[in-house]
Amino acid sequence: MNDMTPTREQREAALEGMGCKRKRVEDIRFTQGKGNYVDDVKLPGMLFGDFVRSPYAHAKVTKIDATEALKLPGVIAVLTAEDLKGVNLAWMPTLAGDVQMVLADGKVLYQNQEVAFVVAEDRYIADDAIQLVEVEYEELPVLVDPFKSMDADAPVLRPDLEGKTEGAHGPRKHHNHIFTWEVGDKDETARAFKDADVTIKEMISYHRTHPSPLETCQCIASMDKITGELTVWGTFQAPHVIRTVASLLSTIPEHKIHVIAPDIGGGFGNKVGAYPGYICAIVASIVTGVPIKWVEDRMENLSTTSFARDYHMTAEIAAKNDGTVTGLKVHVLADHGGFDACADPSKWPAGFFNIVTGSYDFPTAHLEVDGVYTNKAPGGVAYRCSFRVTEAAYCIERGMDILAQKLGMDPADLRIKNFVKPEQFPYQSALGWEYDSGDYHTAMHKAMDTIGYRELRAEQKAKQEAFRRGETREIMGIGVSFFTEIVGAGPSKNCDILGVAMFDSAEIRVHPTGSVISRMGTKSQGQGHETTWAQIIATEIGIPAADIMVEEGNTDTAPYGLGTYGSRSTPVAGAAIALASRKIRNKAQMIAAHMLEVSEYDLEWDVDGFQVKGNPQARKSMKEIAWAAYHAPPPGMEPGLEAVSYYDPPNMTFPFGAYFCVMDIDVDTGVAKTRRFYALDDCGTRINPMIIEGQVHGGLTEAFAIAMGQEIRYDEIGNVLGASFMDFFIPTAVETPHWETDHTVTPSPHHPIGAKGVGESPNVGGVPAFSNAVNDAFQFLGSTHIQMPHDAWRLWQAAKDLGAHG
Ligand code: MCN
Ligand code: CUM
Repeated sequence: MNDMTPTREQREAALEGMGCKRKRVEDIRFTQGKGNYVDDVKLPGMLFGDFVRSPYAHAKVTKIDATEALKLPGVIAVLTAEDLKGVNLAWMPTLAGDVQMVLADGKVLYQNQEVAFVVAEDRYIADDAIQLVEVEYEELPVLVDPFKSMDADAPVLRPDLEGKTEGAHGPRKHHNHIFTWEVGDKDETARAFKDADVTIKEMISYHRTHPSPLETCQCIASMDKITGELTVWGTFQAPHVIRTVASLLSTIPEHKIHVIAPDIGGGFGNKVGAYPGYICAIVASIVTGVPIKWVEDRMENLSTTSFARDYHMTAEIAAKNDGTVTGLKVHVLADHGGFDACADPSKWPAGFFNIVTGSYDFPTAHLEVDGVYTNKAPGGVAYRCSFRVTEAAYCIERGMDILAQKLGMDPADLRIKNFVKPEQFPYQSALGWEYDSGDYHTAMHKAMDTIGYRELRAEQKAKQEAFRRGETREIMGIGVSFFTEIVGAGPSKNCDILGVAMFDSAEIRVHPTGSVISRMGTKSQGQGHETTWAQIIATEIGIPAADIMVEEGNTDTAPYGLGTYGSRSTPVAGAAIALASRKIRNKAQMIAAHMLEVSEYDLEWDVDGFQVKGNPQARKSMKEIAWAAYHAPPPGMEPGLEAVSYYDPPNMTFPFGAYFCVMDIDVDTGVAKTRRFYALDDCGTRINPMIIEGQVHGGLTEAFAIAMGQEIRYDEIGNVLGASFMDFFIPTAVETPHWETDHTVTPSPHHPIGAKGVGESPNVGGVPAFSNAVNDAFQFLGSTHIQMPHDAWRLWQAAKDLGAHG
């Protein structure tokens, strides 16, 4: 070796593979305003569509008259449900097995529901024309409170379902009832409660909120009447699924539909579902023969496309006097709005809420979820939710704190006492999951030591005494949250969307010069896939990440995949990427053996090529092998170097984490200050530590927003309050606390590279940490549970109610 030969370490560093804090390659264009978003796509002759929306939450639509609107110069067409009936699209199926109006068909079910679609030469004309469409409404009684949904005299929201006693998920008990989902052992759980030393019961609400991504939902549909081909550009988290649904609904063959999701400015689950805007743009393009663009504004986004949460969870825990938990009972009232448009895997009407036993070894549990209709916007599965895991984690983490309070135990100690132990993995949970791996004790102790938990408790005690003596008006809370996530939907044995199994895919092509193009069935909305997917490939096949291009979102070129949500990309597509890479490496090994004139079994892999065992000087780099694959492949071998993998995961992955929040609250103003927030995440093997940190920072900021103020509220007649950033809390750098991040690494035993998802963990664990901090602060004044969101007004009110204002 001469001095110029790079060392093994240098060759490894040159790859920027797994574990490297590689800078995000996509940010070069994002930070310069050079991204290519839907609204950047401008096609010749393109028209613009916009909606006439209902001012009422519940009303009959007795008349729609577009005469005046059509007189406005530049207005091309006004579509109503009657027009859509001609193409059988006045209603569309939802992913949850319900049907949803595309445009108001005789009535409206929530404020701002789509009533008519105006097509005009530009957006401003379309907007003006909306004011000219005359719609007559006859108001109906409004149902806002989900707890009143199933009252005998509750208004009938869905006359279209009249007489329908069976829904998509079993029998319906009432005209506003959607489904009951039951899991676990009811009798055994009842027995545990009968035998318990201590029990707690609390109704824990997780309020309605909204992900509000920077870029709203939008699309362009372009029908070419000559070729019969439809191209749709859109903000789609799952472009392939959108193509399949578009084909099934329009009867245009799937190969003649081209779905392109260009750069996306944040999705957070808001961009999984199919919305009336997409259908109307497609129909309008078919009708007019020119491209139609539809772009939501902020108010439309906040008030109509996929909300999040609205789960009202009554949790009961049974325990022994020493704190050992013996049973868990949860009932959920799930407010789905006017249509059940939850984007869950088909067999899971409440997502993976049955992870609600959390990180604790409950011998038995029983869960029942009732979904109901109300006069609110549909949606429900969005906002870093992991399919309702965030609701489940909030429920159990509040529950454990309430139990600790009743037992007079420290909430961290109570958790540790009940953790699933390392030797219990793979762990079978009482509600049906097999947790793949975990080491909760190590994570918890590391977290407690790092923040100095016992010292903080001592400080809190001193402050409480000082408060009682009247020396301070500040109270201190320590929020403990230990969550178990479940991500990676999913195994075809239990996960599908409209019958399509939830696998994912990767296609990797190595060019003669050793550069690579790779495509996946996933679609980044800001998660950095272009950076991280290349890192997996780099490590697996020894080609620098800088020489690997990652492309997603074009259904013509990318292999079929189910898309990006539920933090599934790493667990599912990440595995496909590793396996496709390994196919390439296997072929490369045969080529190298031929080149070096040895048996392939005499070769070993070393960073970026194959070397002869015991003779590392005899080696071929991947770059040399790539050239040979096209130039002189071994006799009988196909030339070329590429591979495809479709991966059906054997199980979900179960990331976990220990989060701590230290908060000081001024009881006279209700202002809460987060003094410290520490988040330890374990997502198994870490592909890019810097991207993980970014994901955690973003998710924690959203968790902070949700717990401390964000809410989509409705008044008693169904007016949506919080449909603009005047009323809907979006934290800026000013309000956002400083985040401390940490990690442990417990690889997934069934994932090819041991990686688990992380994108939603910070929201799953963050919200309970904030809410537990607030509740922990008020506990010594006699409170058990204060509902979210914990904005200053409500905290002031809580302090007042607890007598803290003297
Ligand atoms: N990663 C890693 N090592 C791991 C796990 C993940 O380096 N062990 C990296 C991945 O390579 C990827 C990122 O972290 O670049 C997120 O990966 P993963 O956890 O698999 O999640 P997904 O890519 O499937 O992203 C979905 C998830 C969801 S469901 C929501 S909601 C959310 C989130 O990601 N929406 C986001 N994070 C978001 N971040 C941004 N910027 N924008 C959104 O819309
Ligand atoms: Cu539930 S929000 Mo993400 O799964 O896109």
